[in-house]
This record gives sequence, C-alpha cells and structure tokens, in this order.
Amino acid sequence: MTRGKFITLEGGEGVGKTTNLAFIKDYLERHNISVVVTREPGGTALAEKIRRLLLDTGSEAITEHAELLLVFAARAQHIKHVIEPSLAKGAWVISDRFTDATYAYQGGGRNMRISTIEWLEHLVQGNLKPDLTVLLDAPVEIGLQRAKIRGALDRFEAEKSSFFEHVRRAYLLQAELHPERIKLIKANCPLDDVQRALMDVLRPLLR
Ligand code: Z5A
Repeated sequence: MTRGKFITLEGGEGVGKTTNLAFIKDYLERHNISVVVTREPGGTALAEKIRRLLLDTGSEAITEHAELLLVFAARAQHIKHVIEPSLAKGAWVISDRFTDATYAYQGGGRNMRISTIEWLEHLVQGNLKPDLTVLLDAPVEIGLQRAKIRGALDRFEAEKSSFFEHVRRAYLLQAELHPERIKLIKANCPLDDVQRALMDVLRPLLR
C-alpha cells in the first residue's frame, strides 16, 4: 500500500483555512484520492477536549508552558490515532493547522524558545513532517475582521493585534526557512484567485 500524503493548512485568524480545506478535499477527491480532513488542536476525542481547554476564556490564566504542552499533548494523540493510521492506509490527510502553528503562536506570539519547540516536535513527531504546507497569508486586520463577524472571540482571538503581527511574522519566517515544503499563497484576494493558486501547488503532488 502506498503511503498517503500529509498536507497542512496554516495562517492567522480568518485567512480562509477552513473555507479552502473544503476546496482541497473536493479537488483531491475529483482525482480519486481518499481524503481524511482533520484539525489541530483536535482530531480525536481527547484532543478535542484539549482544544476546548485551550480556547476557553475561563478565569484561570493558562501559563505559556502549560499552553505549549497542551498543544503537543493533543498532537501526540492526533498523530497516533488519526494521522499515522490514515497515511499508512494510503489516505491523504489534510489538517487545518499543525506544528507550524506552534512556531507561529507559541514561538512568535508568546515568544517561547524555538529550541524548546524543536525538542517537543522531535519527541512527539519523530520524523513525521507534512509533505506540503500551504500558508495562507493576509494582513492581520483583514483576518481579524473576518473572524469578528463570526461572533464571540476565543482565548486566542481575544489577543491584541500586536500578538497577531508576531504570529504572522513567525509564519513568514517558517516559509523562508522551509521553502521546499511551505508554499505561500496570498489570501487577501478573491476566493477564485486563492483556489487557482491552491491548484498550482497541489498539482505536483498528484504526479
Ligand atoms: N493554536 C496554537 O496556538 N498552537 C498550535 O500549535 C495550534 C493552534 C495547532 C484555534 O485554531 C487556535 O489554536 C488558533 C491558534 C491556536 N487561534 N486562534 N484563534 P483555529 O484554526 O480553529 O482558529 P482560527 O484561525 O480562528 O480559524 P478561523 O478563524 O476559523 O479562520 P480560517 O479557518 O482561516 O477562516 P475561514 O473560517 O475559512 O474564513 C473566515 C471568513 O472569511 C469566512 O466567513 C469566509 O467565508 C471568509 N473568507 C475566506 N476566504 C476569503 C476570501 N478570499 N475573500 C473573502 N472572504 C473570505
């Protein structure tokens, strides 16, 4: 059985990850590929519980270390119970966020040490890396406006815009460091243009 491919979608608030995930799923299925769509934090019952803890605006402040460890705890479950088994069965896995989000939010946004993130990445993932990461990029204020229209803000969405500027900068740095894996697509343009660019980066994987 040929192992499936692992695709991740990244970007700041409201850049269109969820919208375009559905487009990628459709596009791959039209090419007779079996697709598993998932997300982080989340993807398993326990990881979804961890997601709720992470997004909850409850009264007890979550320390930066606790946040980082929760993110990787959820990821460990997700890899073991969803990502690896699906890839082994030949399905392609598309995840709404993965470890680049940790470099962006905990590394860039919270200013945590990159070497700590790298250590946890190696511990939890071993050699697992996405085959392709699509980074949707838009100015912070555009994404935040789109997210606000949806209603109540979660614990991350309630951060100041400087936090999201740091997140965006960290994402762009990831793309610079890993140009062979991370493909940058401008997301502040009509959806048709974004989706044309998506097809261009997906096509080489189909060969
Ligand atoms: N987090 C973390 O800190 N560390 C980690 O390692 C991981 C995650 C994995 C949950 O993520 C939080 O977890 C996240 C970081 C943290 N922070 N937050 N917040 P999430 O993925 O669930 O949260 P999100 O970024 O808020 O997702 P989102 O707001 O749903 O954004 P989106 O999926 O990118 O956007 P969308 O829902 O597809 O689109 C938003 C709206 O814009 C919607 O109405 C669309 O119709 C519209 N849209 C989309 N594209 C366009 C274009 N091109 N033109 C016009 N309108 C558009």
